[in-house]
Amino acid sequence: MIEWSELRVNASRLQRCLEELSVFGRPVGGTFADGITRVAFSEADLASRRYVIELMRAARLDTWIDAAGNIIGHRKGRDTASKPIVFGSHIDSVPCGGNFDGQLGCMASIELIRILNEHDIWTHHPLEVAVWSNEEDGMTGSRAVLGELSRKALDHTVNGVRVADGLRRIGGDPDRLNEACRARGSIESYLELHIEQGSVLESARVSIGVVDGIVSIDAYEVDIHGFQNHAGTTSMRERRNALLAAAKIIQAVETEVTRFPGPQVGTVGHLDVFPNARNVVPGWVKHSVELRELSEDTLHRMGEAIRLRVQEIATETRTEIAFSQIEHNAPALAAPDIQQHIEAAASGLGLQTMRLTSGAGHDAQMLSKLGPMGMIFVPSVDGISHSPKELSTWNDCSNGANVLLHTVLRLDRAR
Ligand code: HGY
Ligand code: MN
Ligand code: MN
Repeated sequence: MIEWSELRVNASRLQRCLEELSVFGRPVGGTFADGITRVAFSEADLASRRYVIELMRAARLDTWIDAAGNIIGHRKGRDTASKPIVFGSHIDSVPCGGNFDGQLGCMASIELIRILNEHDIWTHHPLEVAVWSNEEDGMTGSRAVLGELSRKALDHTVNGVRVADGLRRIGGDPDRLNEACRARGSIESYLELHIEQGSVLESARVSIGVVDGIVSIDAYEVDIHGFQNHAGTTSMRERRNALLAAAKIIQAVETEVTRFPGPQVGTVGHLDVFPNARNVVPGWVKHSVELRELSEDTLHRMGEAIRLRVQEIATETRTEIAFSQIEHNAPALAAPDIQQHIEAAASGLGLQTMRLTSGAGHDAQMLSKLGPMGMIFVPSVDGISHSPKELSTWNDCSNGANVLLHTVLRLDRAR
């Protein structure tokens, strides 16, 4: 029998699964290089979920969809009384996204199970692969597991679909979310392998990132009511242009976020403009504001500064503006001992590591409230993500998967 330290994932099978998965949501006539649009609850999301469920069942995982639409695959442990070691990620994407964000973590998690099966290795702890629902627009699945999915979040629309309806569409049940809830302390640990989505590892020429923490994220919805009117006959003085107000808010976000030095970021990435026609003064605009920073205090202060500017802009433009916070994601710290296990696993595989903070949000942020959490990052070529150009080398992907495998085995022995 093979020594566990000799175990390696099957790199070509991992690559094949990522390539097969990338078919779901690919632009018509496109190739792998064209990336995917697989927003949560879409046909592409449904098809990719069916593919993943097949893979999980073929890996002999006891697989089900919980009420929050998460796909969970359970492998029993030798010690039936012990808590599960959970690992996974997500397979939904942003519009025009890439083939690696979330998907690497899911495919590597399933590959890990296959390797254990092939070597007939049974861990003390049960193992669970989790594919969380709608990570990209609200972390619906992982948030629901904590019991923190609000009514407002269920009413939020993702690409035109209400989250509550979307959950039904993917096999969940928004009326029975309590069944998906897990108690604090009910998991042994949570691990997530993910692409870095930035350029820190690549610049440092280090193949494995050990996440020390994940930033806090606040999301706001801005609803601007002006007055829709004719673009030729309404004088500039008479206008109550909702899009002009939005433009000023976009500038205010930039100004407030860059007012003092630091890594904080702010983005207006989504706008709905009504009626969105060349010859009509826009009457109504709805747009997002998203702020990220490790310190919740700084984040809150930036939000309040922008709120004040929004009030002034409403007066300046004679519009009515509602500025409402729709999401708060607390920062999350990785457990120190899990960071050390990841480092030991990487070192055993001859891979160099460095610690870094994640500016991207992850389901791990939610899961860190259920038990100790750790994240493994692999380099992103040119630091690009949330783009079809998102890329990580196959070698880095399999390195990350091997570190995940060895970290799980170390945690299983240590705890
Ligand atoms: O938005 C994020 O940071 C993540 O990729 N969902
Ligand atoms: Mn993402
Ligand atoms: Mn992701």
